[in-house]
Amino acid sequence: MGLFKKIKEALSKKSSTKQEKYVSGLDKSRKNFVDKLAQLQSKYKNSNEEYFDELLQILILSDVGVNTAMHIIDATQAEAAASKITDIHQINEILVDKMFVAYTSDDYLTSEIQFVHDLTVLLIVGVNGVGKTTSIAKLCNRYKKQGKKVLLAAGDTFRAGAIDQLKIWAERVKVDIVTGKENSDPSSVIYDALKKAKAEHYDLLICDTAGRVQTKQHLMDELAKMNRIIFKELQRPADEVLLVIDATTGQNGVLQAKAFFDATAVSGIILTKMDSTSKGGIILAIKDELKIPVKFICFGEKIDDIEEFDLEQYLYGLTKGLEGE
Ligand SMILES: Nc1nc2c(ncn2[C@@H]2O[C@H](COP(=O)(O)OP(=O)(O)O)[C@@H](O)[C@H]2O)c(=O)[nH]1
Ligand SMILES: [Mg+2]
Repeated sequence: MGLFKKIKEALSKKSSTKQEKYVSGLDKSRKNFVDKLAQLQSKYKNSNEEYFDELLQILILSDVGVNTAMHIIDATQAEAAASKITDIHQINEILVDKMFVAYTSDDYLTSEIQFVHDLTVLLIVGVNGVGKTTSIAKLCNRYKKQGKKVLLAAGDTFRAGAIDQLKIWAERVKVDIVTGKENSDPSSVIYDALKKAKAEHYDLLICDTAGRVQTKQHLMDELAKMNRIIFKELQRPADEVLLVIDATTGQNGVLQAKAFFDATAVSGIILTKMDSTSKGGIILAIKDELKIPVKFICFGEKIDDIEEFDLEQYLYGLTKGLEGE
């Protein structure tokens, strides 16, 4: 039995809030993807070259990314040929298997933050408006619920209102926050927060940053300074540098990410606004083009709308109902 069948069988039997979130959060993407596959199914009885070309287009239009899409289609076509399969339903299954393999090929699957030190430090980066501050609030809430002592650093000192926005979240979630004055040096806020976190034995420090990218040099300088301060205080780099990408920006988001990679060592992606896009394939493009795992996925603006990335739930949410079930 293929992976896809196994996933479907395992997941369709049990339901959980996590699964419900994936299924409803991927509504738009699924409708787009499954509808297009269904159209293709009614157009072709058996597979042929043209069919695979159209299948490739569907993946590309779902933001899977051209290279990844070609890779997945080649693998699907090769397996179908080797097993002498031309039935479209069966090919759909092979396709989802290959999507799974494309993501898992050279990486580990765990997304959860590891708490191996007394204090774990997360640096959250990304351009303006992608959802950094909202994601930070969601993470705070998540780890506070798990019993962690959480501190926030309001490192976005540039955008008017950014500090207040984080303060409001901190009050709502009931976590402590270190702020500086507007336009003060973000690194000094991070420094104060590190001192406090160490002295008062916090488990987790989450640092917000500004999303200014007027010049790449500026971004690099600012992140380098923060990294230096963190290194000096912890004797190691930040435990995670999480880059926030807005799923609705598609391939642009992938390009933006590359600018950040030149500036700092990014360890994972938080993919936001999955609920607002119909192109859910972006996850596969990120993995393939950026070689960095998606650690968290956000399905809305509310505090609970975050889940650790789970490939099986994602593919299930994206393809549920395929084959008219
Ligand atoms: N639909 C949706 N909106 C989101 C999500 N995450 C953030 N937003 C919205 O995106 C906007 C920008 O978010 P913000 O956290 O301020 O972005 P920042 O500039 O990167 O800090 C806000 O209106 C958020 O409510 C999400 O997962 N889904
Ligand atoms: Mg912000």
